Amino acid sequence: MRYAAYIGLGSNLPSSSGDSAETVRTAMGTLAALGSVAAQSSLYRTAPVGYQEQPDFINAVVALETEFEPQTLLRKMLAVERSFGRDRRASVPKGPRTLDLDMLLVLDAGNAVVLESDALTLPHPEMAKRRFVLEPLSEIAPELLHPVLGKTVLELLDELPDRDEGVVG
Ligand code: PH2
Ligand code: MG
Ligand code: MG
Repeated sequence: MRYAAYIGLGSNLPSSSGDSAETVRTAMGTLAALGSVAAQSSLYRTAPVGYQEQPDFINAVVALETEFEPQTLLRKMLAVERSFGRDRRASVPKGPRTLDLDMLLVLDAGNAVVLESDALTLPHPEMAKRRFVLEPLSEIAPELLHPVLGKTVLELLDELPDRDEGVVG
């Protein structure tokens, strides 16, 4: 397949699939229908970053091999979010959500895509600052190179301050 898309998953509200961990596990299966899942991280329980007055998150990352170009994949990811009960109009920005799917980084035939449009920026502009992204990503792609920062996922993770996080499965 032409593309390899690294996708971050996050949940801190239950959905029709169950609690946040079950929601993330089920969502990984739903993403598999958009291509083929080449790797998936463990699930991590993480303290909320940004807006603090909300439940802990379950975070994970998958590597999806797909023929869909990034803009098309994004539309399909938003549809998956909605199918898990996500309602963007009703929710606080950066607040609690049943399912958040973020496109982190995409390889096109092995080369990292760099783009900035209204709908999509690649790599994800905040991925390098977020332990809840880099930790699961480092589990499946430690040597993946950030094309703008010129550092690997492991190097970016090493530069972050420590924060509490535990593997839950
Ligand atoms: N997502 C946010 C805001 N804060 N904190 C954690 N721990 N995990 C997330 O996925 C997360 C967050 C907005 O997308
Ligand atoms: Mg997010
Ligand atoms: Mg998002």
